[in-house]
Amino acid sequence: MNAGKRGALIIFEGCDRSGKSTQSQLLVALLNSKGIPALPMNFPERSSIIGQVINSYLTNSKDLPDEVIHLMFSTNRWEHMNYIKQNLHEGRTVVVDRYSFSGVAYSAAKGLDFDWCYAPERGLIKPDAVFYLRAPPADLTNRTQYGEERYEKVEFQGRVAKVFDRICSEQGSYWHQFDATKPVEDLHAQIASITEELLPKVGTQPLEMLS
Ligand code: FDM
Ligand code: MG
Repeated sequence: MNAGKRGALIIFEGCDRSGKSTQSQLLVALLNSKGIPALPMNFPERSSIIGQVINSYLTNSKDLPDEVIHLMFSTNRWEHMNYIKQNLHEGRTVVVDRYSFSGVAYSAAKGLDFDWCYAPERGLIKPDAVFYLRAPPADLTNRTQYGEERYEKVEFQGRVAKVFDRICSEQGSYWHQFDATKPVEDLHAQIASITEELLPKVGTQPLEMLS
């Protein structure tokens, strides 16, 4: 690793069971195997006090108004910003399973206003790359564990997918869209090559904020 260079903030986004966890783990393992410091994270980060409330909500043991849970998801990102920033500045690449865009997609899919949903995300660290694993939700229902948590219903995921598509078209070139139905190894190879091109480029660039 080059001294003085920051790490990259890399995000995986997509509907439930689209392969985000698998791909983010493969990416971290690959980087580490090449001696590039990288660490995995995921949102919601369920271990903090706020994270525990979010977990109770997702596992249906607690109900909350849509606006309240939306802001808790956002707060859960804000409470980890210093941790992420510090790691990036110390040269570690942070690979995150879900971020602000899941926050907007799932809440807007319930009917909350898109701009209202995005507002609390402004000022968070802007990712250097977002890997969007896209697939028709009906193609994902037969994957393992689908159906156990609050949002894992095909009809709802269809609405989430539409919001992700909108965000992807609005956010521009740091978003990379993939066909999530492709074999795991093919996706990994494509993601790895984009990442390896990205890391040396962002190393000397200042962090930006979502605006
Ligand atoms: N989710 C996740 C949201 O609704 N808002 C958010 O800001 C985030 C980060 O939480 F259904 C939803 C998406 C998903 C659920 O996520 C749990 P995982 O990745 O399946 O654990
Ligand atoms: Mg899930």
